[in-house]
Amino acid sequence: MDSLTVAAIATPFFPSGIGVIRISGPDSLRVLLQLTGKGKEYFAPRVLKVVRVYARSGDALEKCLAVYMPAPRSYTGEDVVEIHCHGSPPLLEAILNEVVSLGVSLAGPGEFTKRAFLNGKLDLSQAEAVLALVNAPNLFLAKAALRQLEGEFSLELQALEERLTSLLALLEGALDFPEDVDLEEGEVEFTLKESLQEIESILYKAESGERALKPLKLVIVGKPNVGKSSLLNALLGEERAIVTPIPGTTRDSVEEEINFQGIKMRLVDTAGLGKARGVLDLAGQKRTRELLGQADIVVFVVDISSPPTLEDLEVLKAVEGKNAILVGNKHDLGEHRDWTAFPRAIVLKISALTGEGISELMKLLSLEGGKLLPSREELWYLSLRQKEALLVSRETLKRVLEVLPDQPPDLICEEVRSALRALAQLTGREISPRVIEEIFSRFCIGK
Ligand SMILES: Nc1nc2c(ncn2[C@@H]2O[C@H](COP(=O)(O)OP(=O)(O)OP(=O)(O)O)[C@@H](O)[C@H]2O)c(=O)[nH]1
Ligand SMILES: [Mg+2]
Repeated sequence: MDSLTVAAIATPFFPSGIGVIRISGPDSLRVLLQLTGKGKEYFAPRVLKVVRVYARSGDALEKCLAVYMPAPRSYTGEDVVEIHCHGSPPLLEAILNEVVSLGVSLAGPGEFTKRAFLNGKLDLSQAEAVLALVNAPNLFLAKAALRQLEGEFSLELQALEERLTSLLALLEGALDFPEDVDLEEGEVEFTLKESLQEIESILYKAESGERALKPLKLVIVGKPNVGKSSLLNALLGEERAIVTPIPGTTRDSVEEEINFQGIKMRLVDTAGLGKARGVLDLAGQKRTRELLGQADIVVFVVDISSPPTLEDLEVLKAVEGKNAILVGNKHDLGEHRDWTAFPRAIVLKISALTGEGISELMKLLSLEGGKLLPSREELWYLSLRQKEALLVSRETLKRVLEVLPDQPPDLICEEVRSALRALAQLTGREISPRVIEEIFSRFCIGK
């Protein structure tokens, strides 16, 4: 345990509802008593109490709430005090100055979480989950980070480590006492393969987490002049793309990001597909086909007020095998009966001009988008460092599996040991102080 007592403002430093000052270390209670003029018995552990905070001059600074959490049942595992004040930056600063004048040091970035790690309250993967949770850009990843913080990811790692550790013990035993320990045929290979699968599964979940960071790509296609650019503008609620009655207006793709009910999407308006009217058209259409290849969702737009044409059939062919929604635009101009015979059914009738059906389309798109995001159970939100450690252990196991039959046991032992060392980087059981400093320096002060 660190003998130094540290303090920091744990909340953002601007006018807000409340502001919290956190103090951790052996002097926490003494400082709280000196600040409030109360006796020890006033602060029952982990009970929020009303207090007045006094400057050393005797001036009352604040009437607020304070809580004392004695070691080891606190976030850091040390004696912790939290003072919940009004969220006034000058006031918070004045109280922090008082705390410092009572012999407390200022906490560095992530110092509270670092102490929690050093005191064994969290392993390193949990400590990093704190940072991931605070920085999570959406609810999907925040929930993943919370499950990591609660130790679900650590459990997966532990199972993996235990499997490899017993394999190592077995191999070492066979090395030391070849006549006593019988290595069963295929047992080593089986365990190595199983471990490799587990690592692959963790990496797959980490990649799902990365996918959840990226917006889904939603590509709007159709023959020229059906109203693709008008639809993009209607979905964005702004005049982003140029709209004219001239077919072939959009030559290059136009992209914009939007949030559909919590799901980030990148909307892409494209050049119309169909009869090319020159080199520019050709180039535009080539680009559209490329974009179709990257699409997560396709919105296939037709002009429902006039009959289907060969060009519409050509677009249909281009979106084959894609997750495409067929929408009939220009419904304000009527509905041509031939669309009932089109090989694909129109899902929604809309008008980019009047706004008819646009909110229904948005609902449908967020529903489709939701289906594409990985489910809660299939997601980890890992840092680059964590992923790299997993990749190192994967490569090590792959390497040893490739050459297994003709490998002397002592070499296999060495490889399994290095796979375990890579895994220990994740839990922090084997990690250099420099790496620890580097990890916590990415935290904010007060965390
Ligand atoms: N009446 C009516 N006109 C529309 C509607 N949507 C678009 N238009 C008109 O149709 C014409 C073409 O619209 P755009 O949005 O430029 O069509 P586009 O599909 O992007 O066309 P290209 O970029 O040339 O492929 C413009 O004159 C629009 O005002 C609609 O829902 N109803
Ligand atoms: Mg256009």
